Amino acid sequence: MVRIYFFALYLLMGSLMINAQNTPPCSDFNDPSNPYGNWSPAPAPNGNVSVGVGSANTFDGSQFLILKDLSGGSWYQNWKDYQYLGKFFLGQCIYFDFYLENDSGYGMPYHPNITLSDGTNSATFVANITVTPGSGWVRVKAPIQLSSGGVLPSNSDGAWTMSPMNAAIFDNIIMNTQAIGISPDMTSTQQEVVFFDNICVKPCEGCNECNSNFKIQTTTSTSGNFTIAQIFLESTNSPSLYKVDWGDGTIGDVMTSHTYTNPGSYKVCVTQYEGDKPKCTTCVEICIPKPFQVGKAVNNTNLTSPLKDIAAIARAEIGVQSETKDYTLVPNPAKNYVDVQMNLAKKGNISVKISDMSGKAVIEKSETIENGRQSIKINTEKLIQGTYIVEIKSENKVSSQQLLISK
Ligand SMILES: [Ca+2]
Repeated sequence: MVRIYFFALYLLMGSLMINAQNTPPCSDFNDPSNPYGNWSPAPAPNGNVSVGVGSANTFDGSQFLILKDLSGGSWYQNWKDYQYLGKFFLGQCIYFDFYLENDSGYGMPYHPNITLSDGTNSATFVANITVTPGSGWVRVKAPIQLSSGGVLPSNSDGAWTMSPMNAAIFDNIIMNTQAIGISPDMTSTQQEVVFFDNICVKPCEGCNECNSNFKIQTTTSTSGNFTIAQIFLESTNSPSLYKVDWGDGTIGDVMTSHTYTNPGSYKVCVTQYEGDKPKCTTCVEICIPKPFQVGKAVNNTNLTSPLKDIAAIARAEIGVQSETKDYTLVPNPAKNYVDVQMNLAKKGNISVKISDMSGKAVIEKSETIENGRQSIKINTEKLIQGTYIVEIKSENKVSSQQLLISK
């Protein structure tokens, strides 16, 4: 192991070639004859890795890079494709897919990371998300940004780090990037195996996407005299960008619940705004039930109301049917992890979102899943004890289930 000053050694090699950089660099390791492209082990003594390819990355079903640790510094690098990232791609992101196969007894959740160098110094982007052996592929995006006010850039996926911290040197690494490095090193033993794929510069998706998809939960009072509706946004954009039209003449913000006192059918629309201008709108029709009429039951057998002790919950989903039988959460209650088990008729992309009871998304994960019996393992060790809503979205279906976290 030992992640030491391998980049400094490379300074002597003097890599001054500037690539044309007409297209953003992207290493997908798919080429059948030369999957490694311009990647190679670092010079001795820091290039002690063995490499191979495997398949398939569950994000895109493609071939990926396998990195295995050997004794000594274990870096795999590319000194050609990722030069001068800040000069050409400032404001974009560098993405990578990561999978932990063997942690060589590391025994702790591991933060995937990727390192850039200006030939002398290096900075490492450390993902917030953690993986454990076999826990699945994760996709991470690191911002290609300069430091600001002496603080290194970060985003929702993680943060840039360096030691010692020096904002000016960091900015030089971004502007005058010479190399990118990845490593399987975690422990002083040599059993680590990691997979990398799709190390690509692309626009940072997220904030500018318009997404007005939502779910609405309606809770009818025990008496049936009123129904409270609450919006759960699908997007992680700020709720302040949205307004909801409740379909009864009321327009409000999406964080405030709404009370219906009259039964009937209402068209509820959520709109995302940019300033004063609406950008996108999603609507759903909901049905507010008639009040339970006390004492008007025709016979004794009807005296038991479905709306008894606890308020009944009616759910309307956005243009799709809930298919709760398609997915099982195991275990539930869960502690440190939950497996979303499914049996898919065909391969497809599955997104899982776990939200707390305020509707705030606390975990989101997306994977391309093969058909048949499959599962997505989700690390829940950061969740506090309580009740959560797990929303599982496939190509054209949305399903929600309640998850209890018990610590
Ligand atoms: Ca690939």
